[in-house]
Amino acid sequence: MTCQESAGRPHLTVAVDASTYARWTLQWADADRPLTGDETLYLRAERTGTLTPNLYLVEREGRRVPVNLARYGLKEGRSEVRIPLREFKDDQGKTLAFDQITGVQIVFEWADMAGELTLESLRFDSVWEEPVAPSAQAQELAEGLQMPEGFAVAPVADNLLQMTQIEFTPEGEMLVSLQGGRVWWYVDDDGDGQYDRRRLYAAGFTEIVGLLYDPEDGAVWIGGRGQLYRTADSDGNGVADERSLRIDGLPWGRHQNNGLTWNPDPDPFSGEPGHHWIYFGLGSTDDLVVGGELNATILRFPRDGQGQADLEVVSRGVRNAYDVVWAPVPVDLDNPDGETRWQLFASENGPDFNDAPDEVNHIRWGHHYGFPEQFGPVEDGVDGDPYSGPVYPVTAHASADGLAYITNPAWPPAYRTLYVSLFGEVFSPEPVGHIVERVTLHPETTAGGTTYRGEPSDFIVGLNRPLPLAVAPSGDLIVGDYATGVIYQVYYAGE
Ligand SMILES: [Ca+2]
Ligand SMILES: [Ca+2]
Ligand SMILES: [Ca+2]
Repeated sequence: MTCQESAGRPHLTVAVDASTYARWTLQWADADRPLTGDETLYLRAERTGTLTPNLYLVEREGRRVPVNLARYGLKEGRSEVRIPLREFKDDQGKTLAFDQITGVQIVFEWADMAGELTLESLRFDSVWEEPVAPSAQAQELAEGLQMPEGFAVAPVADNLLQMTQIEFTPEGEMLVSLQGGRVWWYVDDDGDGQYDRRRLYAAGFTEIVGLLYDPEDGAVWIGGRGQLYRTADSDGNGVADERSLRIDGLPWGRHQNNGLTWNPDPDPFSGEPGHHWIYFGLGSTDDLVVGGELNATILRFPRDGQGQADLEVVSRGVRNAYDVVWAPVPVDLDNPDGETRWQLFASENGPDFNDAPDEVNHIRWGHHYGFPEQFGPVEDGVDGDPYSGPVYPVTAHASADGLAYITNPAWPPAYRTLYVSLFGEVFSPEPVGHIVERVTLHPETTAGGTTYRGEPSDFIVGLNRPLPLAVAPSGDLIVGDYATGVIYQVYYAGE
């Protein structure tokens, strides 16, 4: 390797083979302002040839952790590469002591490679922000979707592969979690309803499947892998700089703790005022094995809670509730404009290796929804003794996941109801799901009280892997496609 500098830019000419390495090092004395870990490393470089180097961050005492630059977008020609510091993790998943970082290395190692690399810019940004606009490809995907007469769809955002949850602030800003551990925050600067830029709010979580914005204090709750974090942006730059681990060590395996929602005010089960409780499902640890006392349940956790001891079990026998939603269901379902009562619904993924159905359940306090003893509908009249039946049995292996309840007065009354995303088969060879279903509810009087049964119908067809559902500030349905990374808004355009 040779390194020549021109106009302050290191220019590396490298040829190594599988038995050796070449290393470029940049080192600095203790910084006035040490790194915190919330920064994003920015590298602009120009590359020729076959160079696929690793970039290491190096602590003062020499401990270092790499990422592969190609994985972050270093390619032939000019590239801009951005790497959140919390995504530098060692084999055990441990991050660095960020305030001890005093060096960067670019290492060409243990592979045949040759070429040139010019380092044009290398810095640490406290905020990673970029302009956004849905691509032509997202528009094309939207045009391929089919919905009932009168409905239309538009792409809201894209470039969100493996998205897991979508949240909105009361001001209409949008938060999106990616399974790989990032949370993006979308902002509409000019108020025209189109997002203009997005900011990386948080990164480095091992897996995110639960996301919840707190309208009272602006905190963002992030869940997955048996953990629940409360994060906050205390210095107002739009990037999380506080993270407190509120729940740790929930038993998880095949499934984990999933989608989060606040109680309606006051809490319909226990009456506390304000948004005091966070509701979520914790799945079973295995296909047909519950796991621990807290698995295969719907749980709730107080916003000031600290640790598992503050959890309350709402209901049991739900194999894996990917999402829960509080829905203002009309007391008289034939009169959607009349009085409403809050009802809790949860999706449920059925077994992978038998053909019992997935489910959508109407969650009542203390009820048992059957898993792993009983699957699918129960005989009407004995509901709740001992098991309660689903709103409807969902096609086996379709993976009932995201939930949203639409009340938008601009939608025809029959469409102001519950919606479920069906991600589609994972272990079963037969294609099922890949749609969003509308569920028509009707009340059912049972031994366990009044509950709901429902009939599904196709609402959005043509999706790849629909997963998160949400309600837009406009009241329209939002659906995120995990496999294409596109978020769509479905609205009623009229007859
Ligand atoms: Ca805008
Ligand atoms: Ca901040
Ligand atoms: Ca059940």
